[in-house]
Amino acid sequence: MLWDVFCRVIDNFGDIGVCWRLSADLANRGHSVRLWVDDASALEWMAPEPLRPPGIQVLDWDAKDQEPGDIVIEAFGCNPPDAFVARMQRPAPPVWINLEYLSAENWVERCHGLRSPVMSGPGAGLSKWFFYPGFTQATGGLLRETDLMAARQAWEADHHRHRDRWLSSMLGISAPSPDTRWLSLFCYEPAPVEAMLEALATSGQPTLVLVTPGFATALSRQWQAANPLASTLTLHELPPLSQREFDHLLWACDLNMVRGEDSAVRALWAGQPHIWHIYPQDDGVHAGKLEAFMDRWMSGWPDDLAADVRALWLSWNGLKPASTMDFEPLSRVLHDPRWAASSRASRQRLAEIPDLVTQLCGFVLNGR
Ligand code: TRH
Repeated sequence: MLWDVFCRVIDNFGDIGVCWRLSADLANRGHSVRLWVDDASALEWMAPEPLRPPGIQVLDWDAKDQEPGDIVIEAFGCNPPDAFVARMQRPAPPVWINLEYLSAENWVERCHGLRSPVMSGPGAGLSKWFFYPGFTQATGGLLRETDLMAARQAWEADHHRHRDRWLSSMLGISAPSPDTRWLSLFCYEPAPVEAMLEALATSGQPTLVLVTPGFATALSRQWQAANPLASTLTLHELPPLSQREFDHLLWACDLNMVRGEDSAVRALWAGQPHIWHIYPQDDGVHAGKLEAFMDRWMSGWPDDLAADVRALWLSWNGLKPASTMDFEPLSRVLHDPRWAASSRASRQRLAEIPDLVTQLCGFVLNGR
């Protein structure tokens, strides 16, 4: 089948990140994909040519004279170009899917799979179908490539050897002492990075922090400039990694700080302890989304562990009444093996839900 995936890059890397993973997953399952995007620049590092599966064509948003394929995916309500939509008017129009943002809130189950007739414009008379990713059986599930969990398990079976090798081959640095804890840092600007680094530095345990480009690098540089002699904390600035190597980063680290949508999902599949910086929205609705996700992810965890991890997540997101980051819970849970064990248990629950591409194909072929 031929899929047309439309992506507008609003800000950051999440829109293109999700659309690329979706396109690559479809292509790896034998589909042909045209990815229409208004700014493909991030793909140069996120999905460099040698890592691109055959079967995906990246097209400029305004590319002309292309007949629509069998399925049109409009990511995040991005409104495909009028001329393209007009061409969808044919006796057997393509299936038109609006792929929505990810949320753990209950209403997602009610809206997933709904049809919306298009009343005006070049698509008048056609219908769009709302497809919601999610965390329950009654949603569209999460992107999870067919070989992902097996690859992750192979890494986990020999974790230390894999991560040491990854560090030297990818970043050209040798493995730190075995008692070193590894952290990855990917966040938005308001994250209390300096307070966090301060707490890690004073904990006494050697710590390697792998810092992604952008806000995380800027914030950690500020801290380092003010603390040039902090000896137990090593900050290593990363180049932009391909999505595949970004996954490996999350597999390698004992604690992952992730953000937005796609990296947050990849942290779930990594199954290591993580803290999520949710995309902050002006109207504050992200607070409810964060609560909904914490409820699902930490369901079944020991009460004391869940309370500590929740407190950390709220602090990291600036959603605790106290404005400063409270690191007391961090010092407790960092050494608590139940955090990793509980994360794995939650991951297992999610892995039992059919993945998004499997569900999408089922929906398009026979599920509507
Ligand atoms: O970049 P983000 O903050 O994207 C956000 C969110 O998706 C948000 O919900 C959306 O509204 C907004 O964009 C427009 O975070 P996210 O979703 O994790 O996307 C980052 C992508 O970048 C993800 O696919 C992983 C990838 N990435 C790499 O491949 N290599 C890297 O080195 C890094 C740091 C990220």
